[in-house]
Amino acid sequence: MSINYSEKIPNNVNLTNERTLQRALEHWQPHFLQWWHEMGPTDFEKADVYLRTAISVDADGWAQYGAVKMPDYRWGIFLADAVADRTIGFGDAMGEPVWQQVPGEYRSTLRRLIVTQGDTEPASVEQQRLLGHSCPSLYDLRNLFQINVEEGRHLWAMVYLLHAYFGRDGREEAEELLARHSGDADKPRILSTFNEPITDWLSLYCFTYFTDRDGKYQLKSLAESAFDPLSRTCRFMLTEEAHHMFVGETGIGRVIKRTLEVMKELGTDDPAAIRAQGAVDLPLLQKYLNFWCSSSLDLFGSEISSNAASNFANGLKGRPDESQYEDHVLREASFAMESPDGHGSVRTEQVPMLNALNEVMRASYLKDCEIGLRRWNRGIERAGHAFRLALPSPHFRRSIGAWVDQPVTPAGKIVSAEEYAKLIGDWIPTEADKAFVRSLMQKVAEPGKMAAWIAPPDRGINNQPLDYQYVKLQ
Ligand code: BYC
Ligand code: FE
Ligand code: FE
Repeated sequence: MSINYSEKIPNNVNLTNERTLQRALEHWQPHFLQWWHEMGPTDFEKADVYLRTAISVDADGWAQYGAVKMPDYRWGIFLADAVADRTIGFGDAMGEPVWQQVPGEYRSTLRRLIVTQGDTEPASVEQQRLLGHSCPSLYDLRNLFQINVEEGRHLWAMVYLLHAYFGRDGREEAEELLARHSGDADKPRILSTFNEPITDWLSLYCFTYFTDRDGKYQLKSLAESAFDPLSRTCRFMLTEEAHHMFVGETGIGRVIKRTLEVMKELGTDDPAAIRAQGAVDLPLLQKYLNFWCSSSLDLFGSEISSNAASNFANGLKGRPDESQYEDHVLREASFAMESPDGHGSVRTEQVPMLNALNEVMRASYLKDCEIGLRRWNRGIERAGHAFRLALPSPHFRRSIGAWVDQPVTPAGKIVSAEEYAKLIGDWIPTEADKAFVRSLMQKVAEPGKMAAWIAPPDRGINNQPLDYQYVKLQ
């Protein structure tokens, strides 16, 4: 079904034929716009931004590019096409037809999953709202705003489900999604990572690399859901998500490229010398990777989770790419789970696979995270340096699950609490590190120009040249 843009709310769900739902969403729309105006990138409302807008949900050619002022972006409701005769792909009801309505017994659980997903989207916009003032280039500024408007659309995606399938409770939750705010003392966002400030672009690249990638994995697992409207919504969100992770991977890659240039110019890998030259030394970058990776690992929930088990058994949430597995019921399977034994060592015990699904998903996520690291390390190796970037151990600095507050090093070694406290500043950014990174964050807004701490990208957006005016600031 094509997307109807002549309506107040662009959509491909035939909203005109559902007047009550349409009216309810049109009532929420100004609340969303007010939230965007107050909590989004407020100081850039007059800027013309070279944005892509979805015009269909086909895999190829779904987007159109053009100059848009962000408050005029056409946020809408786009579901991927229905799969004919789709059946439930996992869990105890495997093989039965998928649901077009919410079964009463799963109503509150499904609502909770949708609200949790929905909460992250506006949270990220709030976290990133001041970054425009310190952009390293217009190209990067445009990418930031592209991500921001799409995260706004992802909120619409979840709000549509809440309004369409959860009645009054759903409408109340939709209002609450605009009332909680990232980092707010009284009404914070639901998940931990989404309350961390993002005030520099190094953090933005790490966030889009690690945290948007959690989004990819969570969306993939919800795309498997037996609740078909949720599945279709998430499938289309995933096509938008790829660009967010691209910004993270290429952003970090460009920082490294510039650092290697400076190391070559100076003939040294001394961090102080590199910083004096206005670039990010590789050990500092490693600290940012450690911080955002460990925080994002918490987003998969506890290692052993009865929530995950029942969500899977009931068909609400599968594993990412469920079709890659043979066993889709998992009643007989078990998993060798590592946990701290309380005496400074690791204990491995067999647990039912159903209860280990958060950990299974975390492991596939980490494998995906490794791909970028390999690419970055190849660049470092080619430049003739022995330094290698690495992902921190999944047991490092965890705030959720079996490893919570365990003194584990990024290499995965359990140490004493004293040693951990002494060394943590070597592993995650210190106040001094953050102050240095902030000192680099000076706005560069001339077409084609780049800040000195980052290399230019290999190519522009949508075949435009690098010196294209991606944002016209007013
Ligand atoms: N922080 O059994 P447990 C994205 C709560 S990112 C705070 O361990 P479960 C995006 C949990 O809610 C993708 N609380 O875990 C990226 C539960 O509370 P209740 C977001 C946490 O339930 C960038 C309790 O602890 N999508 O899209 O198996 C930019 C025990 O739970 C945390 C989703 O997360 C935490 N880190 O799994 C923009 C998908 N972790 O319910 C967007 C929907 C756990 O007992 N959410 N808790 O009060 C879910 O599937 C699950 O809620 C979780 C947790 C995977 C998050
Ligand atoms: Fe999103
Ligand atoms: Fe995203």
